[in-house]
Amino acid sequence: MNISHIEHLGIAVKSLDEAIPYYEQVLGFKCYAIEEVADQKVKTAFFKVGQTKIELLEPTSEESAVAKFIEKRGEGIHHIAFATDGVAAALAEVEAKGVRLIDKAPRKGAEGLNIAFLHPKSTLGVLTELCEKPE
Ligand code: CMX
Repeated sequence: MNISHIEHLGIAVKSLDEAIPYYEQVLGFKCYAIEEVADQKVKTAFFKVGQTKIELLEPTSEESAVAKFIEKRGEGIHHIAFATDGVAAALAEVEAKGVRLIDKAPRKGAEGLNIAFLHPKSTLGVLTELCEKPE
């Protein structure tokens, strides 16, 4: 598998309206996109930090994975996303190495990327996302 860089860090927040001013006014980043990902039940806000992005995640429903995360662990770093040159091949490779997959096949995520998650119970406690730009 060829991972080129950290595509983004996902950070769970209760409220984008409350979190965005910290990133803009304290850290000096600019929010360049807000997007709802309906099937994941989250609203996202994106900032660029060099080649990497920060993705804030606000749950839009109590059933959202992010709502469960905040309830159990509080706000904070939720996942790390690595850019690869082929998510489907990367999934097959890590599964063959014994990693438990959350997504058996790539699906569409925020910003139109093809994405898939690996289960944190088999990645040393770090929810891990693999992603690629669609062709
Ligand atoms: N990072 C690390 N560990 C996590 C975690 C996270 N983000 N979320 C849950 N866990 C842990 C739980 O604490 C729990 O551990 P313990 O059993 O030791 O307490 C374990 O994983 C299982 O958790 P659970 O509560 O039983 O299961 P959930 O129903 O909460 O599901 C997970 C957990 C990771 C499978 C689910 O959140 C998931 O499928 N995530 C992938 C999709 C996603 O996160 N979407 C939101 C972002 C979308 C986007 O970026 O656009």
